[in-house]
Amino acid sequence: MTESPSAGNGLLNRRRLLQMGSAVGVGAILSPVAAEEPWLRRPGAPSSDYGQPSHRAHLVRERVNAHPFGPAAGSSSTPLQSLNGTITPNSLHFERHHSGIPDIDPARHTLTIFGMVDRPLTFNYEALLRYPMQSRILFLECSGNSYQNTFPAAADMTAGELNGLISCAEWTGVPLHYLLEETGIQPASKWVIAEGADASSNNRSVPLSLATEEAMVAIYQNGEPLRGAQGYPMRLLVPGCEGNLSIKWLRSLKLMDQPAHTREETSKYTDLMADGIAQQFSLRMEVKSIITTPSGKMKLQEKGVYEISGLAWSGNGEIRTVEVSADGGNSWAEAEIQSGTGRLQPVRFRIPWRWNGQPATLQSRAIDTAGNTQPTREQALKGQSPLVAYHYNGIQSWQVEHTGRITNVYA
Ligand SMILES: Nc1nc2c(c(=O)[nH]1)N[C@H]1C(S)=C(S)[C@@H](COP(=O)(O)O)O[C@H]1N2
Ligand SMILES: [Mo]
Repeated sequence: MTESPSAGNGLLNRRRLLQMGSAVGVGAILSPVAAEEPWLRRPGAPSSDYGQPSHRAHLVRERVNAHPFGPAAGSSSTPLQSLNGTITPNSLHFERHHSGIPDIDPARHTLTIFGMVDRPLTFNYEALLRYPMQSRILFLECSGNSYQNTFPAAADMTAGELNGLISCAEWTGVPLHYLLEETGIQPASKWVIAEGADASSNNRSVPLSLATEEAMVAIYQNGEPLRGAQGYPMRLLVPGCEGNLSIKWLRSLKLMDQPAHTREETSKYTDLMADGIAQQFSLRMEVKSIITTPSGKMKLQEKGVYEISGLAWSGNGEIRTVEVSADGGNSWAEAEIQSGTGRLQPVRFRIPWRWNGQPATLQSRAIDTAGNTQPTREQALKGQSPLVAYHYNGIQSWQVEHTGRITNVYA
């Protein structure tokens, strides 16, 4: 049986490849593991209170950036190229703090809902734990993710360094509408101003519709209490929207008839257009995908079959299709979506590819259930000020050189 191509420059048909069994030909190891390996001869380490990743797996956050204003204001990225599946381990969830990670005692922390409500209420941690909860697998993406790809020259970086201000967790918490219904929402209120208990009192105005439809006060992250970096003991989570809305260390929600026009929605997190006008409150994250392997700074060791795999997500619903190109966008093949799907849940896509040792440009393009197609870089930047660095969702191109080295390029 011969391999069945699905698009140009080596993209293959997954089903045909599986029927061919060992056709991948990566090579089974014929010699058994040497008997003198120490782990075959001596008992290993004891069990532990809290597990750690294998010290042999190199797992570190990328771009652990200290901000020029001080080490507490900065970010770190998820090393997308080191992970697989869709869930980000809590230790590798990306971080973005404006004034560091506060060390909050949950016994001394409260959440107050006030403003245009019938009954202002204050909830403590214990009280919130008694409410009915909800668990959802959701992506969280900083609107500044992939901003280097808006720069004039393509930066030689890994998938995580470039695009790792996105992570995914199973978040568990109290649907916000339960709490808002208890306080009573006055008819004139249209916005909820959320504020954190960190030193910067990070705050954002959330449209009431978003706050009542899908937002939650998240308390657990992948089954365990939130990590300090993610907002322990509680954070707001506004699914599908720019990460900045999901206020960590949440301490108050004020209902108002208008937005508060905070720093984070005026001088920051607005989209400056080429005509000099800035768009405000563009909150939904648009359809996007990233090939995580093979990807930037990796090196293919030899010709042969590789699995191209990556992540796709959209703030406008579900991912419907992901297409992959190995010839810089001349031809496309549909990848297999090989993970659970759901509203605002990222998917893992996969497609086999035979590298023939020649240069190749690998790209992925996602389409969501709202009918949006991920734009090219050129389309994504059209009409935007060159100074703009938020909400970039253009197609990521990885150039495979004949040496096997992979770099970020603008195709
Ligand atoms: N209180 C508070 N909430 C915050 C921030 C912050 O600095 N302080 N950063 C925001 C930004 S810009 C983003 S992208 C997300 C990052 O969430 P994470 O650090 O859990 O990944 O939190 C948002 N919520
Ligand atoms: Mo952000």
